[in-house]
Amino acid sequence: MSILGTRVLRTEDPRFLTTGGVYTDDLRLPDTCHVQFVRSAVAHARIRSVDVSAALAEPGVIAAFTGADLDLPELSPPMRGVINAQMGQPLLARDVVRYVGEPVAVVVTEGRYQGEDAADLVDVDYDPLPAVVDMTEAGQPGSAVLFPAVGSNVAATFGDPAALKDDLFAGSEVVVSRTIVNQRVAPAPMETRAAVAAWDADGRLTAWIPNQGAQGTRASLAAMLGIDQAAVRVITPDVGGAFGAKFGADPEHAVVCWVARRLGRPARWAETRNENLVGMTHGRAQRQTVTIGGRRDGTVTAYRLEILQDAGAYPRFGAFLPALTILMAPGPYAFPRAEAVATSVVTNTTPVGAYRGAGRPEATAAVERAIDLFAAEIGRDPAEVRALNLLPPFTEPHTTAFGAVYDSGDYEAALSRALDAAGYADLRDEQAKRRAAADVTQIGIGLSCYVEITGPGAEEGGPRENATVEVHPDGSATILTGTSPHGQGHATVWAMLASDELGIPLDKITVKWGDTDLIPEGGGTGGSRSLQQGGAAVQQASRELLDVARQRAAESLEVSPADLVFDVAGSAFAVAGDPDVSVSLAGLAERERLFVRAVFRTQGPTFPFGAHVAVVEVDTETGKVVLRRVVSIDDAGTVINPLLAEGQRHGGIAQGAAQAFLEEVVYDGDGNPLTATFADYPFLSAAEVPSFELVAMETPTSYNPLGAKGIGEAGTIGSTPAVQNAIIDALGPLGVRHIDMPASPQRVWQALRAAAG
Ligand code: MCN
Repeated sequence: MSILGTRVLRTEDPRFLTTGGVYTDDLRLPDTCHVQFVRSAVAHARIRSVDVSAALAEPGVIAAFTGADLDLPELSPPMRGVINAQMGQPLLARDVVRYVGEPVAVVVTEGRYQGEDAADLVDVDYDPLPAVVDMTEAGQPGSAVLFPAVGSNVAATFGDPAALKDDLFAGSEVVVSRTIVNQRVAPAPMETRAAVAAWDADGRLTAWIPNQGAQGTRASLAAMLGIDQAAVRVITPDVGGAFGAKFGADPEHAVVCWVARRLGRPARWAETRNENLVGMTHGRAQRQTVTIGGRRDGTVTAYRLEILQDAGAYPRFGAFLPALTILMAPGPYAFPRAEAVATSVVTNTTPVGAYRGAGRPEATAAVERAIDLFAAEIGRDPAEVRALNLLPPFTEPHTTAFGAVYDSGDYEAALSRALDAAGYADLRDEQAKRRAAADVTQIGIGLSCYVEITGPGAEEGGPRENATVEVHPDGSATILTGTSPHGQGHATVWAMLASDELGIPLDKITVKWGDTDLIPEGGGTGGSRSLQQGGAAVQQASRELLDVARQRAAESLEVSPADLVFDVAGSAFAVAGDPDVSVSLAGLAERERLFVRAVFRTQGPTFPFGAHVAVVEVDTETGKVVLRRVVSIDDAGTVINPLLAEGQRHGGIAQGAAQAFLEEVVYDGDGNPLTATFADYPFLSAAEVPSFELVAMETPTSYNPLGAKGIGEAGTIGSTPAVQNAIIDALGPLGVRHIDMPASPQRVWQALRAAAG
């Protein structure tokens, strides 16, 4: 019987729960020096001078460097041709600083904590410039600009605002329009950023960096250091969460490597939580104007999404996020007309990057809010309006007006099953009773339907991933993968996939990743691509290994390959009808190395979908929100390990709910971060959320032999609008139509006051 689809316990956990992981900051190389960054304390200023002399006189200080000392190319922005190339970030600021937290200098010390004191003594003379903190202001003509050579703050545009149709909403009986905020949030992984770097006598660099893909990290490091990729080895120790923000390498990583080369000894860096909250890329940060029009019977006839993306001070992946938001703009709906445009601007804030969902949660949040605004305007049940406008079920690929090719979907079933599981009618009854009784605590029911894209990629010939499977003479096996798990459990599932084919027990299979010398190619882990590409590659490599083994077994047993049967339970080939004449995979490996490297190429990205129902209680006197329930359907095609997939859903839903009612990165008007500690950034804990009710649904994809789509980000896509809509739904009769996220007690209270006049 196949173990695929069964709840195999994570094989990673015994080690994490007993001896613990080995993180970058746990590594100890002899003679290592410590790098401490001096970060800008102002949001926008010209640097008159940087004086490190006082720091150099401190005990333990070996060296101090400024931007002028670095003989390195500028960090180039990602995706040339899309994002303005003149907006690159120097690895250490030179003439101008553009956000609080931007690295300006480094102090290098013998001991770890000596650097913190010495860094305080680095004297940076700033000549302040006007700070542009608000993205709307940044986009306005006449605003101060971050890059005078560019002449505006626009980093990228997607679609042409001038081409928006005047008559898009012609014929609509009702049109609702609103500007809503998809606020900036912090990825806040448990493990902050870190690096250890050492150069060997031949001038080759080894860098240990917590990341989401060693190969991509090697590429960005090599580019920043201006050296050949062959001269770089990246090793990925255990990674304590990443959430999209550890893809590639950051300027700090390159600087640590440069310091090690300059001083001729290993260098290390691990940031504090405070540094992490201002220095690691943030996520989301969009201002969206939604316009939705349709008939009073609930049919939506037109939808428009206009996006303003805050890319932060230096455009990175964040500037590109709107492309994904636009791709997914109409979500699972069959809107006859839809259009979307976006502008990404720079502001004097921390750069924005990928954060779990990266562009797709923003699309779902916009359209799901729009549907609710429309439903409220025409006085209809939001569940009905959704059901009326969803695309009908399809098994053949469906191409949207925005060029997305949805592989397979049944959005109506997802919604109706979620509503059934939640007991929607009963919930509405309970709500009606509370409303009638004018209870102080009202309940709100919020919905969201979504479809998202996983495994996106622009590789020629389609997204791909490689895997190597080797069987050893002792009957064990090793898998090398180009993915890079950091909480997703690939060691368990990749072993399940190989075991299922080869009959080698799980505890005899070792999965390795994250060493560019061992695995030179790989796409890493992001965009929930890993199972559908990397897992599929493991299955393919295992199958190809069996083909090789069959040939060898035939030679060794002197029979035709076609006369052999593979006995999975025994992990051996035997002659058909004569089971005693057999040879095991281990036996074959004893004679000659038995391994296969396979590259799996998928037909294209897949489009998981689902529906979430959130139930909240809102105290109408204090504005306090309690999340009572989230019922979710997250259909990721065939599920290979339900335990892991559910774990991903629970984590994602919590993270997404936190965006709806708690988390936000806040700056003051001068660009000073007000949420640079966990005392100020209201990070979600298990205490704020109930256990989520996960309903199973599997609509397989034909794009890979596993039938699997991605699940890693689904929770953050479906839950956020459901929770936000629930909070607003609770307050509908009190006159509240919208509350921006996070719907904190203060915001809820203010909305109630405003509605009450
Ligand atoms: N899975 C499954 N069946 C499916 C789909 C997935 O059994 N149909 C299993 C997979 O085998 C894998 C896990 O679920 O063990 C997630 O697989 P997948 O959806 O392929 O996603 P990735 O492994 O590529 O994970 C990436 C995704 C992203 S993009 C972010 S961001 C994210 C996330 O995963 N960051 C995380 N989950 C995280 N979880 C933790 N603990 N920490 C993070 O930083």
